[in-house]
Amino acid sequence: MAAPQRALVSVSNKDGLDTFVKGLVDLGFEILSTGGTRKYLEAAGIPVIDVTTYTEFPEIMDGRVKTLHPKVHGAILGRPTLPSDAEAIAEHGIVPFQVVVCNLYPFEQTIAKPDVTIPEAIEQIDIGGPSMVRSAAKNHAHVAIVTSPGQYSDVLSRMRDDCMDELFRRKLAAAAFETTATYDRAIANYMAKITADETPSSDAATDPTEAHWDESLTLSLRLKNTLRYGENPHQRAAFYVEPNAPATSIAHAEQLNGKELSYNNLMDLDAAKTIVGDFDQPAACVIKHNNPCGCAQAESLADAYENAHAGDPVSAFGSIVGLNRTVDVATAECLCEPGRFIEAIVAPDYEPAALEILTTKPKWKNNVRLMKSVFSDEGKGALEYRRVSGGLLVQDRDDLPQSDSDWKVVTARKPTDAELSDLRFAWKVCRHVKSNAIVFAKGGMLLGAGAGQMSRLDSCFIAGMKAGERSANAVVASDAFFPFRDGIDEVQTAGIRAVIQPGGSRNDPEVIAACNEHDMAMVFTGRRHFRH
Ligand code: 93A
Repeated sequence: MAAPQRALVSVSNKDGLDTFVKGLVDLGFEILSTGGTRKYLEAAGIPVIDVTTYTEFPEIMDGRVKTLHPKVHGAILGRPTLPSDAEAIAEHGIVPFQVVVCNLYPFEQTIAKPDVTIPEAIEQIDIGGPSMVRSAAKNHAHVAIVTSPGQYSDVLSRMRDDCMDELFRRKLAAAAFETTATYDRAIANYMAKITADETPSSDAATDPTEAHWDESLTLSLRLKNTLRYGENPHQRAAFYVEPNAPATSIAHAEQLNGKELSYNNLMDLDAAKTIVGDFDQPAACVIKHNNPCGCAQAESLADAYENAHAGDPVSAFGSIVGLNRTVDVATAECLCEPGRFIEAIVAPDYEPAALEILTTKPKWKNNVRLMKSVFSDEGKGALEYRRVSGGLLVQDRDDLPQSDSDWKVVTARKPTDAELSDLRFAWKVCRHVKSNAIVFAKGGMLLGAGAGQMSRLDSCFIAGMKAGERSANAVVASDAFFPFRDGIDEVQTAGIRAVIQPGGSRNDPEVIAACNEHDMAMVFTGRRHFRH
C-alpha cells in the first residue's frame, strides 16, 4: 500500500489555519502537529497525529525541543526518489512529508512590547521552526513549504487543481528563506541593541572613523504599505520599515485624522519631527520641500507656531508642521486660522479639545493628516542610508549634540547675550536646511533661509530677501565656512550683526577681517553641517 500523504503543521499564528488544514484533510492528507497546534486543530474537529507519537520522543525542556528529531527532519529532507534516501527512509521508519506548514514564534511582536525582559525575548527565539522551514525549502523538489496564512488559499487551490509544480514550490521556498532571513536579522539587531545598551558609554565609538563597519550589510525591511505614488504621480512607491524601528520613528507614528499619507508627506513629517525634536523649549517648524521655511521657539506652543508661520507666511501654504509639545486649544486655533493651508502635522499628542477642533473644522475633517509620534532621544545616533546607483552610502546621522564650550569668538567684538541666544537658535535650525544653508534669525525665530543653492553667496541673497527689513540686527548661521568675504559683505548689507559658522577656510583671516570692519561678532563652531 502506498504511504499516506502527510503534512506537518506547527504554527504560532493560527489565522485561517482550520480552513486550510480541513482542505488538506479533504485532499487525503494525514496531519501531524506539535502540542499547541494539535490542540487548536482538534478543537476545530480535525483529526491530528501528535508529532511525539510519530517520533516516539516527547516534547522536552518546556517545548524548546519539539521537532528537532531525525524522524522529523528525515521526513522533510529525504528524497524518496533517490535509492539511498529511500533506503534510509525505510530503515528508520520515516514517513515523508509532502507539505510543511510552519510560522515562527512571534519574536518581533514580543520585543516590541515596552516592558519585555531579555529572558522573555530569548525564549521567543524559534529554533525548531526555522530548522523545519529551511529543511523544507531546501527540499522543495519534494516538499511544499507554507510559511504564511496569506499563502493558504493559493496553495490549496493549486493542490486541488493538481498543479502544485516544482516552480511554485521553488517560489514558496524563496519566500521561506526570506522569512527566516528576516527573522534572524531581527534577532541579530535585538542582540546587538541589548549588548550596546549594556556596554559602558565610554566604550562606545563616537568617532565614525573608529566605528566597526561590517564587510557586508544586510538590511531587512518589511513592507508597511504601498503608497499612491512616489514624489510624482508617475512614480510607483511603497513604505518599507525596519523591523526594530524605535517607537520614536515616523514609521510608528499614529494617524488620528486625514487622508492617506503620501511619499512626500512622510519625508516632510520626518524632517519636521527631527527639527522640533532638537529643541528643549516649545518649538514649531513649517516644512516645505523638506526645508524649514519657518521655525521658532517660544514660551508657549501657540506662540512658537505663530512665529514659525510668520517666518514666511507665503511659503507656509500647503506645509507640513512639526510641534514638540502636546497640541493645546490655543495652538489648534492658530493652526486652523482662515487662509492657512496645512497638509499634515506631527506632534507628541493632542489635547482632546484641540483634537476636536482639528478633526471637525470644515477642510480639516478627514483631510489634514494629524500624526501622533513619540518624542524622545531614542533612535538618535542611528545610521543613515542613501541609495546611489549600484550601492548604498551609510553614515552616522548628523545628530551628535554639541556644546557651546567648543565655540570660539574670532572677532574683536563678542556677541551680546541676545545675539548669542539667536546664534544658538540659528545654528540649531541651520543643520536641518539643505546645503548651501544660510539662516537668518532673531528673537528665537527663523526670518529667512537660503537653502539648496550651489553658491553660498546666492543663499545669502535669498535669506536676506526672505527676511526683508526684519533682518536689521538679526544673526546669521552658515552650515559650512564662508570661502570669501563676499557672503559677509552681503549679509552685513542686509543688516546682520552676528555670524555663526564652522570656520576652517583658508580665507578665514579675510572673512574675520570683513566682520571686524563691519563691527560684527563671529563665532566658529568647528563643526560643519552639510546636508545634501
Ligand atoms: O522551541 S522551538 O525552537 N523548538 C522546536 O523543536 C520547535 N518545533 C516547532 N520551537 C519549535 N517550533 C515552533 O513552535 C514552531 O515554529 C511554531 O511557531 C510553534 C508551534 O508550537 P505549538 O504547536 O506547540 O503551538
